[in-house]
Amino acid sequence: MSTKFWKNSTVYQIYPRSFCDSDGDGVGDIRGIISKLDYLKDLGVDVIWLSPVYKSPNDDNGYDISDYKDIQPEFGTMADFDELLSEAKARGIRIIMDLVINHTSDEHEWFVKAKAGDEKYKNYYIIKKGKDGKLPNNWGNFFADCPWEPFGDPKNEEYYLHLFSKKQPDLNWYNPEVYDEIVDIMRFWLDKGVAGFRCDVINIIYKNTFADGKKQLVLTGQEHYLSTDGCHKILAGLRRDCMDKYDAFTVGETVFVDLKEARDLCDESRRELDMVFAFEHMECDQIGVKWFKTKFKPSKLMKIITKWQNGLDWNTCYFENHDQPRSVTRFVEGGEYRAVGSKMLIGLIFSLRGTPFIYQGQEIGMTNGAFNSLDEIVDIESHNVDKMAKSLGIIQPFRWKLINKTSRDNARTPMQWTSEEGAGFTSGAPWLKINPNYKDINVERDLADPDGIIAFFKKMNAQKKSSDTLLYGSFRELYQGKYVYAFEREYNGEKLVAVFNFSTKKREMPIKIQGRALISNCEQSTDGTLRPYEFTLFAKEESV
Ligand code: TEU
Repeated sequence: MSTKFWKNSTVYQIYPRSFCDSDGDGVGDIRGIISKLDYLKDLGVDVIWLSPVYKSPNDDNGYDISDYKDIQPEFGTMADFDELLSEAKARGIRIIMDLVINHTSDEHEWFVKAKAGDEKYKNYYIIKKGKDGKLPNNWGNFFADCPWEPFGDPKNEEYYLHLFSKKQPDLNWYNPEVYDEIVDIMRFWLDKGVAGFRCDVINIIYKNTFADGKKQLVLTGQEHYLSTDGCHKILAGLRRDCMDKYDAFTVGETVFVDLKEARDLCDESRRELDMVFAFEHMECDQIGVKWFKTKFKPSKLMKIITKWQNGLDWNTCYFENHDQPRSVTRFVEGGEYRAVGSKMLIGLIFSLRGTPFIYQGQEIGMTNGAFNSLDEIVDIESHNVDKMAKSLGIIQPFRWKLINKTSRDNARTPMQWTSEEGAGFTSGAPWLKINPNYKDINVERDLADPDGIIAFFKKMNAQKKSSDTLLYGSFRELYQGKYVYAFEREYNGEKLVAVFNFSTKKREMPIKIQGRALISNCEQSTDGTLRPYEFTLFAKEESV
């Protein structure tokens, strides 16, 4: 059995801006989080992943950091943070931080000094000469923008690279001083007692070359920076020089990662990362790029899940984060199935082999935001996509249709705590529109319901924690149909079978299981069928 604490931990992601506002300014804050620690303890959360709380001009909601060792004033102070850490610890909850080291904010003092002409700091960033009046290369940008921005005096024809917003200049990982600075920052937080890091876009930090890339629909140039040897070397270094000295873990956000790269990145003998977030399953309902969604086909999702369960020894099991539309809106049809469908998705996350990551609000089945127009959207990515689509001649109603479905703000609407005005999130004007369905969908109401999503979440979480088979057992797919999915987990001869119906109709039970139902999101039918969105976990005695 594993002794690594992160293998039997349930991780809960907090997006601080939208979690709980203690002072009425419409923005969530650290004291708000402290006030909800008992709630998280009661859910059975072991680790909180805190999205960035560092000082930031907020061009990308904190993923543009201007001081890695200070707290964003609208979130509170370092004293508040220290209190959060100790209050969490008192409840047996660890905290991991978001480590954003592909880029800083352009308001970080390093970049400010670089712009003022300081050569030392110029070498912290990727600054290249244009070629014959043209940009340094043909690369694309993650936020549908141009990745090169003029740097300094225009007559020098210099540009800096920013794979995200122009207020997020990429760091130059060729420079060992950058490495030392980052180690210093990591130690600062680890010495305070944080339990590790979620490493933002970590597989793109080291660019092999700045040559032109092969033309692609988006992100031309990616072959030059995805999981490069240089990146592997840096990660092994950070592990050796820093992480290994602490009881802490890393989970890498690894964009476009495939199985082979994921295996390498978290291969125990290579000692780089502990886990990665892969995205293939999050792309199951898109065509080419994430902004074009197609109808969700459950079988596609199942196929990808099976592939990753079989192919990678230890997965992160998640359906949501602050960049993805809400899972119940994506994967469950029809409002009347929201609760049962949310429970099924939670059942799936906890039945798989790997560490479960739950995003705030998922435990009450929060849905996509209810935005009426782009004016109500804050996310920089959505605004850039609109500009790009406009320049391609795509008409406004169509642009809005795409953005409304895919915007990251769908996941960022304020947490719905109560049915009071402000949803118990704020007493002021919220920074982003609260979904009006808060009157029905909120923590207070769900908690009061013995059959609520939270009650199911807690049961399922406890089931996982108490079962070595669910925690550490092997995975074997038993059935994969158009709508029905079944797999087995086995450990020391104990077998558990999880069955799922991803549809609004009754479906035939695909396999005969002799055994008893340990947990389910509904009452089993007696006619050998699965109910709509049923999830049942059986303890198997014998199967035919
Ligand atoms: O995300 C990286 C990233 O590539 C996503 O924005 C991406 O477009 C999407 O999730 C893939 O479908 C990370 C952070 O999670 C995100 O919030 C930041 O905006 C970004 O890095 C830059 O730091």
